[in-house]
Amino acid sequence: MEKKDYRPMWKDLGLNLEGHDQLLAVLGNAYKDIYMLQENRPKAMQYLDFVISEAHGLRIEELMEEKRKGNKVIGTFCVYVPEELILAVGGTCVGLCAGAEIGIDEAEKVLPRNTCALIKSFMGFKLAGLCPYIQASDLVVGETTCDGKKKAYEILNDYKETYVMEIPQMKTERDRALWKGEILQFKDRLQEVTGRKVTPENLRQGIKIVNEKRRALQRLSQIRRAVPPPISGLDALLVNQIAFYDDPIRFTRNIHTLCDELEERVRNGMGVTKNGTPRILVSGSPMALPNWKIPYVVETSGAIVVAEESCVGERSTRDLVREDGKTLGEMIDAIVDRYMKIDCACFTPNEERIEHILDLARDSKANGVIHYSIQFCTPYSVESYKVEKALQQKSIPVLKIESDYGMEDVGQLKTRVEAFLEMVKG
Ligand code: BJ8
Repeated sequence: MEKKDYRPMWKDLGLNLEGHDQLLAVLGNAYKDIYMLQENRPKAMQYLDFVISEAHGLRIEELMEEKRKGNKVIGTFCVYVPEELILAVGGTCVGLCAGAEIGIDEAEKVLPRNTCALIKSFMGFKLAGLCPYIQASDLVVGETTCDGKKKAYEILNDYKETYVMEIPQMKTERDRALWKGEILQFKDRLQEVTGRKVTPENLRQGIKIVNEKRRALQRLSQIRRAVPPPISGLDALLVNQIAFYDDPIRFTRNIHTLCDELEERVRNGMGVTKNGTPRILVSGSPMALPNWKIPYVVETSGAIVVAEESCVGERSTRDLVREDGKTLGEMIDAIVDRYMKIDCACFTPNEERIEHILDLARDSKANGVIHYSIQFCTPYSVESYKVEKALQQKSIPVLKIESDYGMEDVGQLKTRVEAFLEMVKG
């Protein structure tokens, strides 16, 4: 089937057409090299291949259709932004492009060079006119997590209005009260933007849809614990990445189809690797689409990634919102409680993250942990010291990697990972 020409839509969105063509060509080639050359992929991954191929096409067309119907698109950069409230007012929540080394020259005109790649990426995507999601967004929501992000949002606001949620840094009762105030204020802002009220009925529905999405991802995460795992870490990461872009109900349905196939594989003892392949847990900074570098390095070095302790992974799917709330107030409280459990390294102290990593290493039967920090990400880089210490105390091998989005260090990373895998095996 001939591919539809989306250029008129991209032009209307104000994208830089020439740069955008180049971006799609680079991404298409990277996807072919990294994803399509994998052996023994589950058939149901074809759905994800399709979503990727249409991420800037059909999905954007769907968003534009929603907008024509009077529904709003809300763009986000962080798992603290409660999708439940966005769905309640008939909105669509989308993650904004932040996972590729793109528009760096533009980004470095407004940001210091030694800024984390994720921040430079979202700024670059916006300034170079390459992210159709931010162009389609009616509201962009930032958050005061790390210093780099919160200061960058002040600059981003000059180019696209950015609403910022204040995230507490600790987890006392006072912090919970602050966070509740933020959630209520965000609800008001959504009501203002959409002209719709959050009611117990529509919020209940929003909670249910997001919980169902998280349940499907939890199911996938459980299945990966099988020996041998029936899906590669690259494919599982892709699923978690697409969770931020796709329609949540359709996505959930398709992930259950994938899980059915994977369970069948497990029943038949079929895996994507041989028995005895080292199993790796990747922990740390989020790997936003299309940042596939770490699982690519690991899985082309003879190991398999069996879990991600990350916001594009367990951190955003582990906890559900309680569904027993009857009044709006009870549901809001349930949302506040659920989001206060997120163990981002921006919090201090953050002991629960260490416990989660140890639990996940055990449950996923990981032979070793790779702690990944995006270069210049202070929260995760600094916290890696405590993570390493806790893992060493449990005699779990750990390798710390800091890297940006460029591919120049892939050879060097492979050498380090291969040496680490020798140790893991031994
Ligand atoms: S809840 S991890 S999605 S903030 S990598 S920009 S922390 S310097 S992304 Fe994150 Fe929300 Fe936390 Fe998750 Fe800063 Fe680090 Fe860059 Fe980061």
